[in-house]
Amino acid sequence: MNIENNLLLLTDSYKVSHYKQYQPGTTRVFSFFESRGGRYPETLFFGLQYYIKKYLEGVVVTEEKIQEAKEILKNHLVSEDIFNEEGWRHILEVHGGRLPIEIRAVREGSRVPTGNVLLTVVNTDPKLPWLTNYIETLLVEVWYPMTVATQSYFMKQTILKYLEETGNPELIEFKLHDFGFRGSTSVESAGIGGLAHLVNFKGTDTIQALVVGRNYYKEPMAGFSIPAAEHSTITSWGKDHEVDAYRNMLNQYPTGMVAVVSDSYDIFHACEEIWGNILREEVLKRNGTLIVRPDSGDPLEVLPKILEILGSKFGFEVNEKGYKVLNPRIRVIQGDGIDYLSLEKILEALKVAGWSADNIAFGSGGGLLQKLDRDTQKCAFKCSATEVNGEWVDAMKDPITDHGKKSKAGRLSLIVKDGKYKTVRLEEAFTENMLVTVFKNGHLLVEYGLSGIRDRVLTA
Ligand code: 20M
Repeated sequence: MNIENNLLLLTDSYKVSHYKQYQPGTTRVFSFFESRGGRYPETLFFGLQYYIKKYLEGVVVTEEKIQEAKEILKNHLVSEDIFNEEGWRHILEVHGGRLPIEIRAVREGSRVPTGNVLLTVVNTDPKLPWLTNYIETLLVEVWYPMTVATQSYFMKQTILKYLEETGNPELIEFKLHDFGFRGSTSVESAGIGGLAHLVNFKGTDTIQALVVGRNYYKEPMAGFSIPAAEHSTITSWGKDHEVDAYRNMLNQYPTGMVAVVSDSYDIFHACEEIWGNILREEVLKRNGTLIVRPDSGDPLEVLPKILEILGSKFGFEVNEKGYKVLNPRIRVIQGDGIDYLSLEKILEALKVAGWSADNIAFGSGGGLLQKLDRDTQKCAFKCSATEVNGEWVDAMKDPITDHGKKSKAGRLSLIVKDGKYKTVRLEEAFTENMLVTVFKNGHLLVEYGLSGIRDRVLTA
């Protein structure tokens, strides 16, 4: 039978060889994870609990896993005697297969300026100093949910700015919908990335994110969606029956919100003639909102144009901020080409044309879950101290070829000083350490729920 999630193999090959490389007398390795800067000035920490619960909690070392790792690594690492069988067997026999590791981390949902420690790791058994950095590879994967949450947070701030200037900021929760499932690199990425977006918003089509929310963040229902057409359900009626395809949408979903992609042939004709004339009465008498979706062309040109058409056909009001808001029976969604840069350009173009941000929602796929990497927030994990012969000594790198890569030294903690986060040495931390022990010796010590994380993002 295949073994699932063999922790011994969830690492880079070279790390398998590292246990022989620390200075003799080394009993502890203390390492930390930080975001060293990047696209956004602060980082929204999210996702660690998923990795702990899925890969680190409980008994993670078994005889079968040792045997599997031995078999794979003996042929993979092309030198004799590389695999640390004795070390892993020690974890199995002395610790019952639970990891003698302590992980401290900033609370999930905290927003921390870049350049600060977010997470620290140290081994709790002096016989196993190599274990700390063995799990680096796995732990650093937290860069992904953390960066998605951060980017989605800053996209939210952009939308909020325009809602405040031109409309109703209370609409924010559903203004950026996750369309990213199909563009994700895996179901696992879609689940954790999708849930990271839902830290900031409530709209998603990535159902896997709901599964991750239920299984790892105590959230029964993390996000919501509505019925909508895709091109196949419209074009299957044939070009001459576009109007029948649209009418069918109104009939099949007689109340509530329904979205209809309307660019299969001619988006302007669809808005003017089909929605605006032929089906106008049916749209107006429907108890709900029709959401028209363009899906091609330059949104900076298409959106103002279709808003003008829909405004002239269905009417609009001018709100107290002086911006036009369409008849509530009709709205627009833009789900093509949305990322953190285009979002602002589109909202600005609509504002310039006199349209409130209330009229529009955005869908984003690749721009939300894929157009980012570990360098977006410059995520790194480094050793900053080791205990050698009973004494803690600093460990840090400071390459002459790039002093920007100089790392922090000592056992680090995160404090709040004058209302700001600050990374200091443990010896200098006279106020509360904001890094909470979340994992120790195989046990998850604190369990966060999505609703508490959402609250923290809004307050902290
Ligand atoms: C339609 C419209 C919005 C969100 C979601 C849908 C339906 N799902 C879709 N999924 C897709 C996936 C991939 N590509 C395209 C699509 S789609 O565009 O065809 N639709 S929305 O963001 O416009 N919005 C409508 C209003 C709604 C929230 C979601 N309300 C909730 C309370 C108040 C507004």
